[in-house]
Amino acid sequence: PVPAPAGATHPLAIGPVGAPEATVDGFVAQYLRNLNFDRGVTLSASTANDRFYALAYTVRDYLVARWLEGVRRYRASDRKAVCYLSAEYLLGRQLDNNLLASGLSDIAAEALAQCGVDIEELRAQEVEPGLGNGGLGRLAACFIDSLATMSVPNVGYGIRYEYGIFRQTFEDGRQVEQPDSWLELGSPWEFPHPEAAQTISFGGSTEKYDDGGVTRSRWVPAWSVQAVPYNYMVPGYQNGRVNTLRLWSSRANHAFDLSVFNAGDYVEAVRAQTFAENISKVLYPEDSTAQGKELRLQQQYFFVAASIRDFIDVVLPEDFDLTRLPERAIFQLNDTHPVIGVPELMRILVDEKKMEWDAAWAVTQQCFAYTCHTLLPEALEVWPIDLLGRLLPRHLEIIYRINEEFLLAVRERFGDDEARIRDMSIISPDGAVRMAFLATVAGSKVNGVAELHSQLLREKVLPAFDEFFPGKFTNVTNGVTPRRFVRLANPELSALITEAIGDGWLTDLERLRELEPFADDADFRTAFGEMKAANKRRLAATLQARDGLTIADDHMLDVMVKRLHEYKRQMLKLLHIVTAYDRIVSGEVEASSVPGRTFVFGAKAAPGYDMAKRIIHLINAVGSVVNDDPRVEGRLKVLFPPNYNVTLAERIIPAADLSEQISLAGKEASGTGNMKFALNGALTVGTDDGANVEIRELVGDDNFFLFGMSEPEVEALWARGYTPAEFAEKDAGLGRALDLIGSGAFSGGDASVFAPIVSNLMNDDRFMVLADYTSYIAAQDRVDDAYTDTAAWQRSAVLNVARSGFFSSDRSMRDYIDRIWHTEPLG
Ligand code: NBG
Repeated sequence: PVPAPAGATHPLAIGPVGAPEATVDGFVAQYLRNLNFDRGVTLSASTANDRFYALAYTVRDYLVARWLEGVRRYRASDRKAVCYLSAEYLLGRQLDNNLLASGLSDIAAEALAQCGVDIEELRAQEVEPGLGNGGLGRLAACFIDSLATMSVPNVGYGIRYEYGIFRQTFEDGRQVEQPDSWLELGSPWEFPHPEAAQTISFGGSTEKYDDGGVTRSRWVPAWSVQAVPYNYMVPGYQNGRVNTLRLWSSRANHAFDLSVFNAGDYVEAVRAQTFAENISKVLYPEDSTAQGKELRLQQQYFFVAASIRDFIDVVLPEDFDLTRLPERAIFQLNDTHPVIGVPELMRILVDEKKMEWDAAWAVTQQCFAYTCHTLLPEALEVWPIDLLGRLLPRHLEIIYRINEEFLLAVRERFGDDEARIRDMSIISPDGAVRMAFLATVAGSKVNGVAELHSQLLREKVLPAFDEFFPGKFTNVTNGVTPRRFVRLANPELSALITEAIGDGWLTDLERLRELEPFADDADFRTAFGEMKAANKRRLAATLQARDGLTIADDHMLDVMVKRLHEYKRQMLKLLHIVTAYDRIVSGEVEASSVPGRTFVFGAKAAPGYDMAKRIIHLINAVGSVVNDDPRVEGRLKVLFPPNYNVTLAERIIPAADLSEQISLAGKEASGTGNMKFALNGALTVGTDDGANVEIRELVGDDNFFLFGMSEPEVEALWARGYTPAEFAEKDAGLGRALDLIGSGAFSGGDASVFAPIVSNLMNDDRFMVLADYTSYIAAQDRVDDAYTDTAAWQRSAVLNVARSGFFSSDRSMRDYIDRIWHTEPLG
């Protein structure tokens, strides 16, 4: 417990000062006070940004007392905390979430109305912190929401990137990236603590020295930067709990600048500052690919070293006995990005705290656990030893020793099986550190993110490790927070649910099961249909205002939103659209007999991923041709609003009828969008991949459109030899769709623009788009049929909602607690 400053006698000086009164009058008073005292303006002279800030500050004011009280109580307890280490948090906007969590939504709405302030305008003012690429970062944000809601002590640790995921625009249908300067107007949610900066060192060399007769190693770094913590409140849902998200920002270490970088050159010294600040400057925009760039390793070490130090030096009591660290902390490694934390903790324990190696290793092994989020080999990070040795020489030595002892143990078990040793070595034969191996050796547990993924991880990616470490591998299927993705994104559905089954489901999502009987209730289904229609109108208004796009009222909304990656197969979706178009223009079907469908895409491509960017261009190109062709009579529409992000997802998902989850089986680790759609009553057309498998098992085959090869079938086809062109020959529809694309029909007659896509599909097709085409088209024909029977479709949609309660991130957190963390809520 932190004592009050000496001489403080006032009773309020010790604990947190209470929150303002939770009434409309109390809110109005606090709001106006914040406008005056924090923004320095009167209401009449305020800008929208002033009014937004004052609102955010007011919400904050209600949460702060609980936050401080929680921190105080946690410190007084001896509970274990979950230290979630993640390079990404894709938070989305905070205002409505924090209003909901604090139970202030209605009070705030009324208070602002009384002040004559338009709350909608203020909502629009908030720029979402896009500090993540996609599923992995959004998952981290869902997890910390659930932990707070479940009163589990947690600190989320990460990086406060000055520029988050780029802002996407289209020029002539091509993606153009703009920097995401989300901090331009500041962020009202952060609490900076420059005075609590940590020094984080890099480079230099190691040396041996005599420590009273014992020879020890130590690191003599060459340069360092400051890591400044920014705290964010993570409020639980109406439970009075507020956890902390602590993001680090880099800053120059001035003392160092002047001595090392600067030989009397003031300008150079200032330049050094820019160098230091580069570390947290920008989020790497690669999703599911590892870059191997030095700055990226700097980022990783920067935030992990600051976080571990923070927990040991700041959160734990002074002089805490670190042999007992596993009783107080579990460092969860969100993918391989924070794995450098393993040698860092060893370095602290052995070099700084002078613990014996074996004792330190025992502590370290209990303190870490590793979540793998991929099956793609290109996403498994490796660091060349020369780079790692240059940046973190002591860490490299420690990794060598960990590897040596590990391989010794492997030899003891399996004899001198050199092939096995090579396969299991943390250092690869070509001289790189395999971070997933290091995490697996060090972690108390290793988990995949869906049943199928965890199984493939054990059987295909790390089989030797599974054999060597029985019981280490486990599964925790991903989940999503129902607060943001049902309650906030879909208030109409939430009201319907509460009316039907009462409240309580928002923190106990399995209770959605009680909705099942309502699937057979015609009135409920009608209300459900009205909810979807209302959400479509809301989306239509958003897209109209945002991008000038229009949605026809009577169309089925068929949605594919996720990062653009070949394995996710946006190309397969496009081939379906081109086929539907071709069927009309070739006269095979009457336009008037085609059920109306609007295809909605949302996708960013990594800026250096050429094929993905070409596919984006093709989606836009197909859209402009199909949308404007009078022969189509408006039955098919393709919409691709740029800059898909959390804010837009919250609008699109509740309006969707059909959810496209069409990755090649064995490639999508889990998916989490798939869960959000099912929970909002969209039916899935999907492969047996990732968490789709579990969704289908739960919602039932009748309420899910399955297609495509299973993972074993994919493997068998590879083994036989895959010749994609054969599939194009066998299916005339496929042949025609590819010809249309290849002929320049979507590029003003210039065949060269999309020829690389077609030739890639015909000759290589790593993700077997052509092999699954026939089955996919058949599934889409079943979708068209099913959609004509409104009652049956809505019944299925309601059953999707009722049976998807499993996919709450609260359940994921319970699984992590039971299988990996063994933590307990703080009463
Ligand atoms: C992604 C997977 C998704 C999964 C999320 C969250 C990476 C490396 N992995 O399938 O591709 O849903 O992680 O687990 O971004």
